[in-house]
Amino acid sequence: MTANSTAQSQDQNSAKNLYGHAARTATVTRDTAETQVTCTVNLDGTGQGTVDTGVPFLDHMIDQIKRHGLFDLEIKCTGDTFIDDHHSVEDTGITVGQAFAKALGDKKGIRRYGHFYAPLDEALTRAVVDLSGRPGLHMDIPFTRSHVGTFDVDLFSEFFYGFVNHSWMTVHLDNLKGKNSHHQIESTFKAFARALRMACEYDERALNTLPSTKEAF
Ligand SMILES: [Mn+2]
Repeated sequence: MTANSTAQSQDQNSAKNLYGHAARTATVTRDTAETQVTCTVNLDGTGQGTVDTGVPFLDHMIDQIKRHGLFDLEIKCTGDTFIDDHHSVEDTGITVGQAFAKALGDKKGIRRYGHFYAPLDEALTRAVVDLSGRPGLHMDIPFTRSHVGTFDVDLFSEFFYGFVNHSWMTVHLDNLKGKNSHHQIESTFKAFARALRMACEYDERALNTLPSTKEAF
């Protein structure tokens, strides 16, 4: 996406999405001494956009969120990968989380909860999402290897902690079966994508209500 089209997508806040609701888009830029990250999200997208974090395996995983969550995501991270991938992975998670929180706005009319089981060959992962307003990540992924190619599986949780802590959602990720760590991770991202899509989607019978008896998040 060019600089022009980024600006255009920010302007869409007054525009309508495919369903006639106000478009839910946001752009967040986060600049630190370690990384510079920009993320534009459209919650009512069709899975378009370019993800370039400087960490190819992370790009491959965020592409799962984009494609299976049907979120449009434009992400660019320039980070200190000459040290290692840690800062880029964590800060991309933080920035994407902030963009989701901003795009979700007051959360009126959404389903709030989402869940999905995703298989990938021998691997099977369950993801459960609650857009609760309270950050919480509960993961049980018994990795069978420490690395996938050059990607350190420790970084997997850094992405999700960043995302969850900055979007104030509760997420449970349980890898129930799996022998190949690439499959364990990819089935987790696919399950998360579908669960997040379900949680973010509008509930047509409750468009004017907040999905909380507290009437607040
Ligand atoms: Mn793969």
